[in-house]
Amino acid sequence: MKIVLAAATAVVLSAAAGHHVAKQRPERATRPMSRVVTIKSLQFSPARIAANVGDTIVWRNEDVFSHTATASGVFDTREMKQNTTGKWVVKKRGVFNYACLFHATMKGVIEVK
Ligand SMILES: [Cu+2]
Repeated sequence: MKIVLAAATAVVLSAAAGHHVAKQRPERATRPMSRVVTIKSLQFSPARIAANVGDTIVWRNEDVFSHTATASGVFDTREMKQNTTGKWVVKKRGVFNYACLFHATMKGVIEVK
């Protein structure tokens, strides 16, 4: 006779903490991470991303021609040829609109909280 024990799934909710979840998280609570934006067919994907101070935005150009990711006065990856990357380490909060210097229709936004 086969006895199958169903594993009880213990879902531990922080009910005890109730509604006292801190609204203001310390800035350092989030570990810096890399966020990849793929460039393909003349588009940044995702075109809009959220990030935190300390994160690194990495653009990877998968097109056969060159692009940049440029927010004047904030960051500029300079020319990224095919299969190369560009980076920006986020240093401040804000909403940063950027574009490709070679293709004016290519636009993206980084929202830093
Ligand atoms: Cu471009």
